[in-house]
Amino acid sequence: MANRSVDPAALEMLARADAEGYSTAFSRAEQMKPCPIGAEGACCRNCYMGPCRLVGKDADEKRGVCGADVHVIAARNFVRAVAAGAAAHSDHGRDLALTLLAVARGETDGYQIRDEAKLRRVAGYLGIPSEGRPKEQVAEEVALRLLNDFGRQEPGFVSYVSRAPKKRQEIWARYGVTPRAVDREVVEGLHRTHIGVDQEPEHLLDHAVRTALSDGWGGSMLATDLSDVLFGTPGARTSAANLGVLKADEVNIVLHGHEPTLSEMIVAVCQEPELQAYAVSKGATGINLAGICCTANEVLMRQGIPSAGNFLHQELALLTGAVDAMVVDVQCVFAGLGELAPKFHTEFITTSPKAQIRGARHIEFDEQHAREIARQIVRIAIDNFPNRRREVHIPGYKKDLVAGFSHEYIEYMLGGRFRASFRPLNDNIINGRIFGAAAVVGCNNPRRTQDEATLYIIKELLAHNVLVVATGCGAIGAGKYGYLQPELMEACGSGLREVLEAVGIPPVLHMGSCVDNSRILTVLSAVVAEGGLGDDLSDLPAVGIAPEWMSEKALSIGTYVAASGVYVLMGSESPVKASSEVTEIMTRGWEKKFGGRMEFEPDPEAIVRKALDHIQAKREALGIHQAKERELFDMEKRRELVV
Ligand code: SF4
Ligand code: MSK
Repeated sequence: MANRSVDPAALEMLARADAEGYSTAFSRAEQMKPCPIGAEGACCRNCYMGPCRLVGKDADEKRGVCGADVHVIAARNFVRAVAAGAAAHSDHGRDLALTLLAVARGETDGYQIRDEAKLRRVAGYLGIPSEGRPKEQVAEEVALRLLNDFGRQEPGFVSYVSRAPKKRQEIWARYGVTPRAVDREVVEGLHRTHIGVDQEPEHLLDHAVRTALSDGWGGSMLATDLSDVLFGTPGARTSAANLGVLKADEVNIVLHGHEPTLSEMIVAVCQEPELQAYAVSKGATGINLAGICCTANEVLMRQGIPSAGNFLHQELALLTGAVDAMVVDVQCVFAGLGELAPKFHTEFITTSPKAQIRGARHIEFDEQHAREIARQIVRIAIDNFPNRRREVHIPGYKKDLVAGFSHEYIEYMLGGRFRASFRPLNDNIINGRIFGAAAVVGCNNPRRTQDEATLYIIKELLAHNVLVVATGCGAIGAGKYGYLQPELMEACGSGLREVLEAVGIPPVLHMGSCVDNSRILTVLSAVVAEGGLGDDLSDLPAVGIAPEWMSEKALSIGTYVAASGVYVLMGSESPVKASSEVTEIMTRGWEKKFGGRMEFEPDPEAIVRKALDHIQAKREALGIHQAKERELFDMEKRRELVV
């Protein structure tokens, strides 16, 4: 029981589930042992002469009915997983581009362009003239240009590839992996892995890279940019995380999934006096919004809406008996919610035209009627408040946090409004106060103790003066234990602490949702452009770590980050373990080609060791590895830190 989670709020709710006989992902994971053949990538189901399982001591000698060996099978499985992950992120991006187009054409009254400066900056990335033109005209051209990045048929590449350092673009061109268009790479990935097409592991993995890059430097990056244009570029905001953010005397609406479009509108309509009064008329003292997963990150970063928890908290939130409606869009939503919700009083509401779940009420969302639909959903939640039929039990755990560190905000924090710049960051990496940087990202996975590896890795890295940024459920995980508070400086090594205190930022920077991993690519590219740390992402003393990943999206992220030149450590057994050849390609092979690699490492201590060794090696290669004398800082020196 104790090894299900290190979060006391989760353990309290799981005790209730066990006592009252409710199944959760935690209990189902205990009952459902993973299939060892599929787990290693040795099972092929790509045609109906199979499925073929290539296992046993002589697995290397075995062949599927079509003649495929275990290396081809593992590579094909990996390509399919990356294609699914890239599709998920990018389809989210497509919907935002369509929303921007609708706004530009005046086809929705619910949304507007909130960050015009960012719109014009995005236009600049795309070479679209914006000066002196009305914002709607610019927005239409931006939306159409980015939509063409999905289905481009003519020669050309995903537009944002040009935002990578020049040397990186040349590497991708040299190996022919520059993504052409998102939909094209995803479709081609499915085509290549159909029986009897691409059957050479390295050739297959090159396509995994191409597809993942269309996500990281395409679908995800444009999703982030257009979310900022439509809903505002995040800046630091205070809020809180964990189940304790739910309120017994208010109507609790939990927003879960990934997209900001409907959730932003729900946040907006909840401010309306009429709906507030309606809640009071039903006996509540107000309306309380909270998030789960990446929808939580979206509304946390922009609106300060608290997070009820990360991925494994979705069922636990319902178990409190206090959730009057759980509103979901896409991705990472458990089918189990459909069975659990009716056992409490919760209205479980699906909203995406792409996603219906048995047991849920479906209220389909469309941008044209966004405000009306949001009001309808909030009214349903309010009407449900008097129906609470179970004892409400909200664990008394939550931590304050600061979130919303978009790349623009980090730049502003470092240099101020008039000379926003990454220079102070580069300087402090070069002088050794900051040893290196790590992105600790990704999911929870009930096959591992919830949050344990994430917390351990973050603590160790901070103690070794590694600056940590976080996204997705890893970021919420960090928030639940106080790591997103500036006050928690004692966790940091002295050099890092001096910098963080001078700048006034928390030890872990919350940079957003899963698609916002693209913000990390943007920061890394800006750090390279700032100078002094090499001329490519692969020169930087930086690592990417997904300690508790579980989704196909995480494989796409890991792949595009590795192919961008960064060392990636994924915290679990390898999904391609059955193939020594595929493992070799993703590690030494990718290192040779792209300067980054992807390793699967279940041991958190080994992850920390490998991450620190890698950072040290990069520092040595840059010639910045000599330890600096410890200096006492007077006011003048402290000012230099931020100059
Ligand atoms: Fe078996 Fe080949 Fe069909 Fe896969 S594609 S199921 S290995 S016959
Ligand atoms: S929500 S993909 S569990 S991070 Fe983005 Fe969390 Fe992983 Fe889903």
